[in-house]
Amino acid sequence: MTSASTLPDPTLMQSRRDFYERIGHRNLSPLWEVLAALVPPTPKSPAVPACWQYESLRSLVLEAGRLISAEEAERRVLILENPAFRGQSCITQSLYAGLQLIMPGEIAPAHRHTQSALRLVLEGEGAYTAVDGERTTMRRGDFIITPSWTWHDHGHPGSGPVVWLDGLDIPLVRFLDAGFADKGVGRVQAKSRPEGDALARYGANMVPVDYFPGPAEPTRTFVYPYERTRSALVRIAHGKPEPHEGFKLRYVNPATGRAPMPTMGAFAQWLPEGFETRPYRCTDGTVYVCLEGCGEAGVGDGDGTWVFQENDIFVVPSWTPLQVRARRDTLLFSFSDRPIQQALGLWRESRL
Ligand code: 1HN
Repeated sequence: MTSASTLPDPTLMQSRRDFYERIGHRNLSPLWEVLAALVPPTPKSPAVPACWQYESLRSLVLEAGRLISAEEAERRVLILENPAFRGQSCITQSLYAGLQLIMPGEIAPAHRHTQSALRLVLEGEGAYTAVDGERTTMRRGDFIITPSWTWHDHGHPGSGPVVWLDGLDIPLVRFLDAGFADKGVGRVQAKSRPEGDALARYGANMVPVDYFPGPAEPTRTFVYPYERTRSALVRIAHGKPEPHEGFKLRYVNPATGRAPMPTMGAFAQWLPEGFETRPYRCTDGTVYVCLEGCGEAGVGDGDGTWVFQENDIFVVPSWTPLQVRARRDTLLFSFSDRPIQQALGLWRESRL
């Protein structure tokens, strides 16, 4: 007795190929040829791990500053593309990242879009981002958000270049075909509130008495000053660090305890000098930035190790083990699509 599954029968194989060819003309295809790839037993991200050293990026970003103005570019950004997704403007399947430069006297005009954005200030001081009528002066390490459909523009009345990392959910919104954008009537938004208003109103462990945000509402505290983040981490960094992540906190909407925006989560962690994390993996492909210190990051199953220092950026794809060793006291910022995965019940982690 022969069985098609054990002995390939050349006639049957040819009949199948003919069949696939015929049904192909009707835009049909057989599931059984692709089933295993469609539902893999564990995630197999097509993204690859990658690391960008700030030292080498910096001169290129400044060179872009001599080639095009912020206003002509609208946003003068060098996109960090995952090497596996060249030409697609993504750093992971769901996230975009780029380095943005603004020079003294420049403005990046007001616009809004359904894509949510986050920023992490890497260098310089004195530029501002305005979100829905309120400005915030950028300082290194500040984490600033522009939730979906909020008006935003940037300007720089100070001196010296200012560079920050942008993270957006562009690939996700593109996947969902839910992108809208709008240009402001003026290049710069009118100031409707003094600087610091939102942080005082929504971010001082209090909120306005009649404010009851819905579960998916982004936070109105659109800036998380570095000084606060750093001092919180330093204060909790006593005793034994958690073996897989050291001392790690997530940024929240203080009014709900949820992520600052529904599509992107952000984190900050402190790794004491000499500490080495145990290998850890999770389903959210994550972008890391070293804000302080230096160390080594081992990714994959011995696929490679990067030495990182201040402002270096690296991406760890979904379900890829990461192990970090801190050569000095080290502060890592990171962001990912974790809130979406958690809202959909998809998120998983494994502590190895
Ligand atoms: C955007 O609005 C900014 O506002 C930065 O700074 C990068 C990339 C694509 C689409 C919109 C910004 C962006 C962006």
